[in-house]
Amino acid sequence: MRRFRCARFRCAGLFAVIIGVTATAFAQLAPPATSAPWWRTAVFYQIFVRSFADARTGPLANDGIGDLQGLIERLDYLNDGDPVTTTDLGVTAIWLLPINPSPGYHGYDVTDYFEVHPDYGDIALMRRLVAEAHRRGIHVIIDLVLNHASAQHPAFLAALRPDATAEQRDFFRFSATPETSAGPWGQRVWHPLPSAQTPDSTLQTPNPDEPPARYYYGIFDAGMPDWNFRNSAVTDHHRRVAKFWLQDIGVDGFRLDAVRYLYEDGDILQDTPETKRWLREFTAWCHQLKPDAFIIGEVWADTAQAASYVTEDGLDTAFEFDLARATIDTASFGTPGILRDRLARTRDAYGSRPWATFLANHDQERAASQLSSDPAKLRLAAALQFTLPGIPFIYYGEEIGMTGRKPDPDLRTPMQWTPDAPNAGFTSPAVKPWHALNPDYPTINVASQTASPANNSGSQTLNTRPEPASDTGSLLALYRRLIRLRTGTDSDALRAGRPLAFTFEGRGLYADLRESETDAILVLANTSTAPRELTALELPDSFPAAAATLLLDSSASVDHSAPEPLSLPLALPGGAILIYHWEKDS
Ligand SMILES: [Ca+2]
Ligand SMILES: [Ca+2]
Repeated sequence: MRRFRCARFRCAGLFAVIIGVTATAFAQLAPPATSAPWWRTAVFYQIFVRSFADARTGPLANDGIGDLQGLIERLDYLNDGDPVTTTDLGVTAIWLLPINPSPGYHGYDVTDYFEVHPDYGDIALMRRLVAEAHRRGIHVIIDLVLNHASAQHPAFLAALRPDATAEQRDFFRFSATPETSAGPWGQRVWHPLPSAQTPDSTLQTPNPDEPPARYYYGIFDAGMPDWNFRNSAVTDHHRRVAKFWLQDIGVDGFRLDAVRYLYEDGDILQDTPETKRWLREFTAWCHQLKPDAFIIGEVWADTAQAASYVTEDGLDTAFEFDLARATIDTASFGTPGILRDRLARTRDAYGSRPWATFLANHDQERAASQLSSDPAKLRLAAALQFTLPGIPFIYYGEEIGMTGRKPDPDLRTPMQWTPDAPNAGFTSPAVKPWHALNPDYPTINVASQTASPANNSGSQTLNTRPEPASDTGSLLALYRRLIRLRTGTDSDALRAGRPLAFTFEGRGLYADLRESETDAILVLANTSTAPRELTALELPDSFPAAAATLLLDSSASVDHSAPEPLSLPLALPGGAILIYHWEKDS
């Protein structure tokens, strides 16, 4: 008979793994679900509109370029709005990469902040998308590129004209000499003025006492001059932009691009105090316009730096790049300590404030490529992400294991909907898409993972119950279950929660115990490829093993329909994640 070896465990003194986290630093609990803003319980899906779906109908159809109409046509894939069905992914929010007019295919060089890229549609179509998304319970946030504009932006072109006024020049930063030799990653940041606009390649600077300018500042490249945030007119412009999208169009928030680089201070080009102050004021402005607007920043930095932007009056949250790295590494190398240590550090840095989890984004090698498309590792990475505290973001195609390595356009290839040649359902077969499909689309696509148990990880299952005919063992099916676990399960502890001290014994296992005001969960993961056993476990008295219920078993193809007791020794197949749950007495 299986039993807990708690008594022996206390005496043994030699444990393969010991976790003991004091909860004193986390005295402040996340607000209860009833008063929490919508985004605290949301699951986000990141979409590159150009690559998601070409419209089948209307004026934008069948030109090989994804657009807002195509996205509307595919919304039911993301969430059909019917809580009864489980055939949709079930996400409750989408983040659109920049949708403004832009000469670059990626959209981060904006020429008009108040318009929609003509390839994608127009303002009326954007309003329709927001309405159609909201009707299905999907919130919409858009990418806002505050740090820089396109070198083709009318304001920059005006500033380059020989007869530009000092006022016009002051929207950007000009200088007679490069004020810093290189940027944070060794790049050129002061660019010679384009001779096409200025035959003598000099300009009178905004200050008439200064020598003529020969250079302008752009931290990313010459095609994207940085706005001059010391000019209050720039702040006025950006606030008008926020007001337009939040109030006139009705989006639910912003993903703020490259927020580390707003203000420069001499040689210091990132994370200046003025940048953080400006962001606090901008976030307050957005919340004034729309109290539940969600403001998330791209602070591509270490945990401590990213967390410094997420304060009581700062950004709502930030992407946790270090935690993403640790999640991938843990799935890749099977070493649970990487994730355990990183999670502890993340909690220390953020305290009770939330962070956002992800595996990879549009600037990084796709998660599946980082994990060599190993099905067990893909499943483990997904389950680890969704059982971590934090707001989950999924990069489009990640849920089916789409692959992609640099250069950047290859990280952003068209969505693989079907195995059909030559365009995988992204656009009409008769059309040449804006970027070639990844050649792996015949095996990696939505249809294949929906219709059959293909791409099953092959991992062992803990039980032998028959599976419903509608379910499959695909990665996509696992994502559907994980997303519903986050959005449909009334577990605050799963989404946030403060860590509890406990101990366990089990080689190769990762474990996390945490509680909210209403519940507690125990996450158990076998990060190795071999079967492992949990041989001992000592829990706080308030959460006895006998009272736990199994919330998830990632190694089974379906959710358990009957209670599964938490009893030892507990076998975990390679890559399996189990979640046990306790309800607190109300
Ligand atoms: Ca199109
Ligand atoms: Ca800047």
